[in-house]
This record gives sequence, structure tokens and C-alpha cells, in this order.
Amino acid sequence: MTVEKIYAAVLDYDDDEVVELVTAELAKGTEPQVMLDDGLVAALDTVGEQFSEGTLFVPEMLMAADAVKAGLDLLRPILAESGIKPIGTVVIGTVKGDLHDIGKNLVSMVLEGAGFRVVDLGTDVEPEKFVDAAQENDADIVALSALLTTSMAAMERAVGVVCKANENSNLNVRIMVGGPPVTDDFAEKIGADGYGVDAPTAVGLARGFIQ
Ligand code: B12
Repeated sequence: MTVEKIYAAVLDYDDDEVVELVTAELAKGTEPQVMLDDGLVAALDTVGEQFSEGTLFVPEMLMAADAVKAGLDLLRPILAESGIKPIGTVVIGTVKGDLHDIGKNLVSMVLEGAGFRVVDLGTDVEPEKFVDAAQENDADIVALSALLTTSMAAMERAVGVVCKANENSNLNVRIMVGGPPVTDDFAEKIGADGYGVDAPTAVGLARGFIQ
């Protein structure tokens, strides 16, 4: 099955092969979600396990991430397709000190597909930048991503800064957080309004905030 080949191509760090296979699957009408879950993201999970075992290192992790991004670039127009008037604005970014962006990008794409305008601040974002961007873009939601356990403190700081701006300025945003080290309990503890385990959950949360 070709989706398994996509998985294997990421583990071979073969961007061209990923592009070829994803293009072929799209032409066949394969669901992007299947390619994501069973191909691209599954391969990253394997890479993460091999990194933990010490059989693979940062350069390989980076090459695998590049191969996944090549595939995501092809899926982006489909995941972000909506054609409706924006139902709200989300400012999103990966917190200070953290350079991981694949999950955040996926959340952005799916939010766009659900009809939100997304302002993506990238990675390693200072807390104050979330506030500035939310004010400049009249945002409804601030979304924070963290992949490293050590970034959880930065997430807590960022949520604190946004909450303070909510109290002291004309800002009025809801805050959602996500990423593997984050939990419901942690989100509640740091004062976020919601935690999403994955991109579809992020959409559900965002819709709930807008109502
Ligand atoms: C690719 C990768 C990298 C790449 C990142 C490239 C890039 N452009 O993103 C590179 C090589 C740069 C990298 C570097 C490092 N990495 Co790294 N990396 C990974 C890897 C393999 C995949 C991450 C990924 O993209 N997953 C796929 C996406 C789709 O999943 P996701 O991010 O979880 O996102 C989903 C959900 O969490 C959720 N979500 C995410 N964000 C948000 C936000 C909101 C608001 C919501 C609602 C939901 C949500 O929705 C997403 C979609 O469903 C993971 C292992 C793994 N399996 O996760 C390790 C991993 C995260 N890395 C790890 C480490 C240790 C590092 C380094 C410290 C290594 C080093 N010694 O230098 C550095 C840190 C650099 C830094 N300062 O950030 C550890 C973290 C351990 C920990 N608990 O702290 C992991 C878990 C590997 C491991 N098994 O040890 N890494």
C-alpha cells in the first residue's frame, strides 16, 4: 500500500519520493488524514522512538522533519481550503525556546480549513509577541504549542502574560494550548481556557470559544 511507502520514504529522508507518493495518492483520492496519520506522522513517531533509544540523532530527526514538511506542503491547500468568510482570528505560535513547528503548522492548516483566519508567529515566540499580534489583528484566540518538557515553563509564562493583558488592556482573547507534554490539568493550572490533544480538537475548542 502506498501510504506505507510514504512512511518508509520519510524514514529514508527522501523528500522527492514523499512528494511523488503523496501526489499520486491525492490523484487517487486517498484521504489526506490517512496520509497524515499512517504515513507522515506515524514516521515521525518512529523517529522519536529511535531518538529516545539513541539509534538516531538530531540531524536525522531534522531530515525526517523536512521530508514530512514536503508532504505537508502538498496537503496544505486541501486542509486549509474553506472559502467561507473568516469566523474568527487565531494567533498561533510555538513558545519561547522551542523550535518544533510541524504540529503547530498542522493545527494552523486545519483551523484555516475550518474557516478561521490564522496569524502564525512561527517558533521560539516571546510571550509579549502573542499579545502584540493579538492586539494588532484583533484576535479572538491565542494558541500556544510546546513539544519539549522544558518549554512548559515558557508556556506558563506566555499564558500569564496574555492573561494579564486580558485584564489590563482592551485585549479579550481565549487561550488554548497543546503539544505532547501538555495535559488538561496543566492547561488548567496555568490559566489556559482549553487544551487540545490534536488538530481536530483545536478546531472544536476554537469553535466553542467563538460562540
Ligand atoms: C521532528 C522533531 C524535531 C525537529 C523539529 C523540526 C520541526 N521543524 O518541527 C528538530 C530536529 C529540530 C528537533 C529538535 C529537538 N528535539 Co525534537 N522531535 C522531533 C519529533 C521526531 C517529531 C515532532 C513532530 O513534529 N511530531 C508530529 C506532530 C504532528 O505532532 P505534535 O507536534 O505532537 O502535534 C500534534 C499535537 O501535539 C497537537 N498540538 C501541537 N501543538 C498544538 C497547539 C495547540 C494550541 C493545540 C490545541 C494542539 C497542538 O496537534 C498536533 C497535530 O495533531 C519528536 C518525537 C515525536 N514523536 O513527537 C521529537 C521530540 C519532540 N524532540 C525532542 C528533543 C529532546 C529535541 C531536542 C532537545 C534534541 C537535541 N538534543 O537537540 C531538540 C530541541 C530543539 C528546540 N529548541 O526546540 C524530544 C522531546 C522530549 C521532551 N519530552 O522534552 C522528542 C519527544 C524526541 C524524544 N523521543 O526524545 N526535533
